[in-house]
Amino acid sequence: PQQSKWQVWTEENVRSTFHKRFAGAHKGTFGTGLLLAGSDEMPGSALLAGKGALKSGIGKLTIGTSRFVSGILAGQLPEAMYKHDGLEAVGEGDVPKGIKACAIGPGLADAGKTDMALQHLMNTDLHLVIDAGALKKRTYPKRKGLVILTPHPGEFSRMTGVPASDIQKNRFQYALAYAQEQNAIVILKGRYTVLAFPDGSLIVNPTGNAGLAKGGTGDTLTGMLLAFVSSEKDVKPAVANAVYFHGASADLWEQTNAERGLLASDVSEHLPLVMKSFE
Ligand code: B4P
Ligand code: MG
Repeated sequence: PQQSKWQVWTEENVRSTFHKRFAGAHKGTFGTGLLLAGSDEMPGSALLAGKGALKSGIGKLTIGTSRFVSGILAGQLPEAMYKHDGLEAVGEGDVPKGIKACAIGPGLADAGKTDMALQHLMNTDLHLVIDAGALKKRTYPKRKGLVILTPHPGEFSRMTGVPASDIQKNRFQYALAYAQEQNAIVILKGRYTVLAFPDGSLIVNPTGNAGLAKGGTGDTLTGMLLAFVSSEKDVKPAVANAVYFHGASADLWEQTNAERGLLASDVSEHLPLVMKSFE
């Protein structure tokens, strides 16, 4: 990409774009999000993403998952609402009303049902965060709502057919080309996560550490992105700040703990303290 078009997202960028809630706010101010995540063998992904969303300030959260998973989650995440068999319901065209954004993918194992749900979601104006089990080779139609794709290099390889090792050598170029081709925001994860936008701009995130190299941390980020796009108006800083805070939370943990001991749920637990230093 052209030199002038990429930037590192700095502490200063966060400070100038992230604001304290205004005193007269109510939950409707911060949007309702739908999270389609979790399956019987991966229930935790829905919990981690849900926690990431709630700790990031989403107004209301509905988690669409299996009855088995909602039974596990309800006691641990009582702040959320639950839509039983939510993936199937959306796949039949039953998209809940009054929501602003939907995140789909963490812990989803059924590719057919996931595709059906995505087809219906594409026909709405909702902002979509597409991750994990919902990422594959496909084309995205031009639509009003945002399409935000959050692959790690393995998933990006599955989406593009390019070997992960080649992607890692040219992260900027591959992310940007895909973002422009598909009119989507591509968040290519890893050390120095790259955010590529359809307008040709690129942001590089400086935060995070190898403590994040553990199952579940990506699910937390998906929930955080759902919250930030549901509650913020300005898209670019919303997604950049979500990625920044995700890494900054791991960095805060690392000041007093060994990286290897970091859990994805610790990332969410530390978020309020990290965000406090930017208010
Ligand atoms: P999956 O088994 O699909 O992993 P997952 O369920 O998606 O895990 P999770 O959701 O927790 O983490 P994610 O990566 O989404 O795939 C794992 C396989 O994919 C690996 O076995 C590998 O083969 C391949 N793969 C994954 N990452 C790769 C990479 N960087 N290079 C080559 N192959 C890779 O999200 C993790 C989060 O932690 C992201 O936000 C990421 O930016 C952050 N993170 C991870 N390591 C970091 C580091 N060293 N520094 C800063 N941030 C880091
Ligand atoms: Mg993941």
